Amino acid sequence: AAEDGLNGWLRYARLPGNNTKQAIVPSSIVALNSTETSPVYVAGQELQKGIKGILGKTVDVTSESVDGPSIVVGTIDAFTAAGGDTDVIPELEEDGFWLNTEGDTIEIVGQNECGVLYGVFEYLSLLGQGNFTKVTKATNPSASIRWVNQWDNMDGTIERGFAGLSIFFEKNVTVANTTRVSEYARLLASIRVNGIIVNNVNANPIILSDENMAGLGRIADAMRPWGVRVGISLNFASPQTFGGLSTFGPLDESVIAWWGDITNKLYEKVPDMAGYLVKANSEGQPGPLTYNRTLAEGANLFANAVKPHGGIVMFRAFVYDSVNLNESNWKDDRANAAVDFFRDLDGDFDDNVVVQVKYGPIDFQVREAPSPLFAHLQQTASAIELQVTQEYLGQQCHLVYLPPLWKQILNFDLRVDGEKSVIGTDILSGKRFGKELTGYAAVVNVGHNATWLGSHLAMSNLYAYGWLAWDPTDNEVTILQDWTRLTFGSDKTIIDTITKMSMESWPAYENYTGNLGIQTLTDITGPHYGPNPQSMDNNPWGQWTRADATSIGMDRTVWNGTGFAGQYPSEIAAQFETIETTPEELLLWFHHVPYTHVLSTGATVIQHFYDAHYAGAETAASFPTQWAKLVGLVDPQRFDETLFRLMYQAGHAIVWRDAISQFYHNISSIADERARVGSH
Ligand code: GCW
Repeated sequence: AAEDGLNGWLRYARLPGNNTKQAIVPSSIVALNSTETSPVYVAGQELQKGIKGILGKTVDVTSESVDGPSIVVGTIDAFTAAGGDTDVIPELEEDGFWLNTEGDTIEIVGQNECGVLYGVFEYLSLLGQGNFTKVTKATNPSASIRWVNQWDNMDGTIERGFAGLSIFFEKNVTVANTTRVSEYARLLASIRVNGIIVNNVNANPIILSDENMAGLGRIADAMRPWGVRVGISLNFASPQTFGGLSTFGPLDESVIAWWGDITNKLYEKVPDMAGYLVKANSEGQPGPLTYNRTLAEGANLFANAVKPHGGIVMFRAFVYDSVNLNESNWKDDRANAAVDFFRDLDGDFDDNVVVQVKYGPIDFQVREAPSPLFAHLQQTASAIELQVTQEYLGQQCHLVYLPPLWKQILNFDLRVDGEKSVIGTDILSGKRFGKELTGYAAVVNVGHNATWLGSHLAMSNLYAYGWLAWDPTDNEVTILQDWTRLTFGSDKTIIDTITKMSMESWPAYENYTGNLGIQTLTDITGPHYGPNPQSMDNNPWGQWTRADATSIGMDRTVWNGTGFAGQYPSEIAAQFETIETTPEELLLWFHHVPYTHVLSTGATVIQHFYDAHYAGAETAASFPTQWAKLVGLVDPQRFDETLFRLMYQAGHAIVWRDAISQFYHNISSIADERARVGSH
């Protein structure tokens, strides 16, 4: 069962039913033009392994065509050269693939080698789910950047990692044994992720030592066969703190030369390095503003260095002042920071810079309005930053299936210049502003834990991330059910139970942690875990609620508040400007109202707080009972480990419920109509 954890959804568990389906699959795999360590070679091996596991059938892998039916896997060029019929194949874009199971010979044809691998994983996913329907399909990615970020520190700890120590680093050096690194790459390839940043954005310059550069070469070698390109986070001050220069000013000739030299050395070790990720002038990190240079000048410094090598720079928009924000100023607002910093820089970034924007203007909260920065980056490439690691969202001790949260951002239409501008399909696809280089990054933070994320059920979030980055219109329930079949089997009780629990989980978590857009009321100065509503205010972090004895919420209107609503294109700005047209789930994100303000349900804000917290805790309390239906259907180890987590969640949801309800009861002195709160 430990194996089951490590393989995640790639278990290739034997289908029930006496191998009757073996005949459906040809007995040979022809892997065209595959050299060992190439993705096509790996694809052939994976196919062989999967068919053996799923159907108990042994198939050969060759590189020559065979007599009789086979599974042909190869790039479109190799397929054409081998005399394959390409007339029927629709146009494939980079990383796209064609899968045809209609005939006796099964065709898996990729636009490139990654595409081949993705096609093989798709075919295995169908077999693994016992789905033998004939398919003929071509599919292409919605965006070219489908990356994950790891916040791994060089000492082996992981910032906001909840699943053990780093698989990449220990004691300030890269690990010698890259077994888990390639296993991780395999999982990533199966969800079509094509890049990874391996070290924390709060970057330690020691990543640039000769020893670590050599180690990055080994990491890249381990991931390359799976089509996953490696990149690193940089510390802006490295030329000074690590290189011994007197400055790290981005326009200084010696600094430019230093980065050029470092970059060339890195590309010697990692010839296909994906690029750099940079967090600058944020939360104490150094950056160009120190030298009165713009963020664009800072980003372009690295863009110039990687450009000759074909690399890109992901430059984070998470820039804000965490020292001087002052809550006594009604107009101060951290949410304004990203647009304030980046708006006037549109057009100043080199074309291989991608601005990486967190989904909301604050910080991975349970509910946020979408970042308005996406509307302002019209000449600049952009990518969205999501979190699979559940920093504010229960840290994998709580089941929270995140795609419904992500989709509510991805599906949002920003109406730029009055035209359809849906974040996923129009903006991140590059279509709306004519961009080639756009996409997705998710902070994942897997660790040495045998389940990768510390919890079996949390893996559905990683799985779904890959699918949504490929196609943001994919249905979150379909994705979840595919994942469930592959991970736990196709029994109807399993599917129904995990679907119900997962789809209830984000609403429940929002109910017991922070309602109506007030954010996750957690301990924001510390671990971001557990309830601590009083920690939100009276500090410069800017995750304020402005709760007092009579009223609550951030007034972000233009007419009377921080003006944040005005950062959206006019149609959306107008919607958020008034209470009447603001969606209720974002009421307190945009408006400051009395606790007695009446919602559409007829309940007051305060009564809604009480009711929602009780409802959320009640849903969480039902999870262990729901899961218990799977006894005997899921192997004992995964059954028990999951039950343990869900029982813990049920208890912790009560802690949340009581802490939050009691806190607002105390400061508002308003009784709970149902007499549950404050009665002890
Ligand atoms: O909210 C903060 C997290 C930090 C993180 C930062 C960021 C890596 O608490 O741990 O630093 O966001 O995204 O840069």
